[in-house]
Amino acid sequence: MGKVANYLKEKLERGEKLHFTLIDPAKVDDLSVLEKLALRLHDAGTDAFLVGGSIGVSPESAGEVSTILKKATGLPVIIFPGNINCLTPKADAVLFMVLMNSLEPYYLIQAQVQAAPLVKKYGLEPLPTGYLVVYGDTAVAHVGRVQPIPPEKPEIALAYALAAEMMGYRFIYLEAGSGASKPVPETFPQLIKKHSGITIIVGGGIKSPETANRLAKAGADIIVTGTIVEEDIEKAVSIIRSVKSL
Ligand code: 1GP
Repeated sequence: MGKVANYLKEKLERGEKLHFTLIDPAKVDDLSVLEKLALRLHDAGTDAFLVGGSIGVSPESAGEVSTILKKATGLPVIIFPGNINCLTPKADAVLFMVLMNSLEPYYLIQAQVQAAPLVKKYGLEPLPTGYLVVYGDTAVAHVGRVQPIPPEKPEIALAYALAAEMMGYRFIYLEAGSGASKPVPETFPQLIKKHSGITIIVGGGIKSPETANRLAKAGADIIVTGTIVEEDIEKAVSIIRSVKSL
C-alpha cells in the first residue's frame, strides 16, 4: 500500500472521520491567495486536498495549485480527475476512478487506459475508486453521460458499491455534483456502510456543518467540500471542524 493510502487507512482505523478540501484549478483566479487559504484549511483540520474539475483544467494549472498546497501544508495532494488533463507529477496521488454509472465507454475504461501510463510515469499513487454520480442535472453528469440513481432507491447505490468492492476498488465516491442544490441522500451511505466494508467518500452540495455531520453519521467516512471554500471560507472552516469533532 502506498503512502497516501496508508495515511488515510491509519486515520480511518483510529475511528476518525476525514475531510477533503477540493480545489478546482480552473476556479482559482489568484494563486497568491492560495497559500493563506490552504493554511487556514489545514489549521481547521482538513486531512487532504483534492485537485481537479470537470472543465478547463490544464496540467500546468493543476501542477501550480498542487505545488502551492503541498508546500504550504505538507498535506497529501490527490488529483481528482475530470479527465486526463488534470494529471500532474506535482501531486502525490490520484483517485483512479471509474465513473460507474456512465453510459460512455470513455469514462468506463478508455480514460483509465489513457491515464495509466502517465500515472506510472509521474509516480502518482493510484487510489482505486468507484465514482457514482447520483443526480442528472450537474456539470459532472452532463460531461460524464451519467445515468442518474433514483434518490429513493439506495439499494441501487449499494449494488454499485458492492460491485466496486468485489472488483477491488478501495473507495466508493458518492457524488451529488459540484455545486449541487442538494447533497446525496443519507440513505445511500447508510445502506452501503451496513452491508459493505468499502471506504465511503461523499461530496457535492454540502454547505453546512449540519449536513456534513448528518452524512458522516449516516456512514460517510470522508466528506468533501469544494464550492463552499470559494463562497464562504468561514463556513468551510466550520464544516471541517464539525467533521473532525465527530
Ligand atoms: C465535487 O464532491 C465535490 O466533485 C465537491 O462538491 O463543490 O458542491 O462542495 P461541492
